[in-house]
Amino acid sequence: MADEQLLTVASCLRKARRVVVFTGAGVSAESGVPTFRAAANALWNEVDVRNFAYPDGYRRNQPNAWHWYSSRATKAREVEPNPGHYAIVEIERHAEEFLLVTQNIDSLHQRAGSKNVIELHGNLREARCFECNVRSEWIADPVCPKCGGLLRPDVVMFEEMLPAGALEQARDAAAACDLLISVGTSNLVWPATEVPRYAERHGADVVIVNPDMEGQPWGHHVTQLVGTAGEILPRLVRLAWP
Ligand code: BJW
Repeated sequence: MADEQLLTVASCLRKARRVVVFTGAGVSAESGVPTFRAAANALWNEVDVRNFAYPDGYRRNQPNAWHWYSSRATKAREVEPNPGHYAIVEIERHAEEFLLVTQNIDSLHQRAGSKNVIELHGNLREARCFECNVRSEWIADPVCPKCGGLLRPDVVMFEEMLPAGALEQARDAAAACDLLISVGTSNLVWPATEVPRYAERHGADVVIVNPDMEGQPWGHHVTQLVGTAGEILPRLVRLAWP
């Protein structure tokens, strides 16, 4: 990727008062967490999404679905944040106002040191009861210790609503920001995909960081930095604040 393009974005980043970073699974790929779509090891190539990430399918597919999420929770704890996650922490440190809006459920941003984070799709830190909603640790069987109901991951499955207030807060920040950097997401899943749209509609600069721009629902009016998060973001930070 041309250094000149990176320099232009770095200058924009340095000058921006309000910055939003919007992330997806690709930012954790270099930590060894699989993405959902496209890649050979993508999760939806390995399992039928209907039997795992839809509430009805999850209920029907027990205890397989519980064990699948449980092993993903274990994996998320075992891997480490990568230079892409740490570069986002640096952006937060320098920006006057900053919000990280993530679709990721692996907590790697927080483990890297990100502070102001909205998790649009929940997290894998704990399980939650379908029936009584009480949170619990990941345990051997998906039985709620409180009421005996079915346990599930505390994530947003398809056809479920996002956590109360999370989308609104993300949209407000996007509408008010000077610069939104979208990193490692196919930008396909609604309503999360509204977040960069809000920024664009309200006149912010929008920058996409992704090694594969094919299929991105954007025209050429947004800046595309082609490359991985772990490669591009640290370079961007070094150029913005040498
Ligand atoms: C790198 C990289 C590197 C690789 N560096 N980059 C038709 C049209 C429009 C909408 C809909 C529709 N049909 C249904 C809907 C609604 C639906 C939806 O959007 N579906 C789409 C698939 C079209 N949305 C919902 O259902 C939402 N709820 C809702 O709508 O409620 C209202 C309702 C009620 C009743 C009935 C109907 C509607 C909820 C969506 C929740 C999504 N949850 C998931 C699963 C979480 C649990 C789990 O993990 O199992 O969240 S889906 C999955 O996708 C996960 C992710 O957060 C989300 C986004 O994926 P992401 O992060 O973009 O990953 P990938 O794999 O897609 O992309 C990775 C990218 O990284 C790629 O671009 C790579 O190139 C790149 N990359 N390496 C940088 N090193």
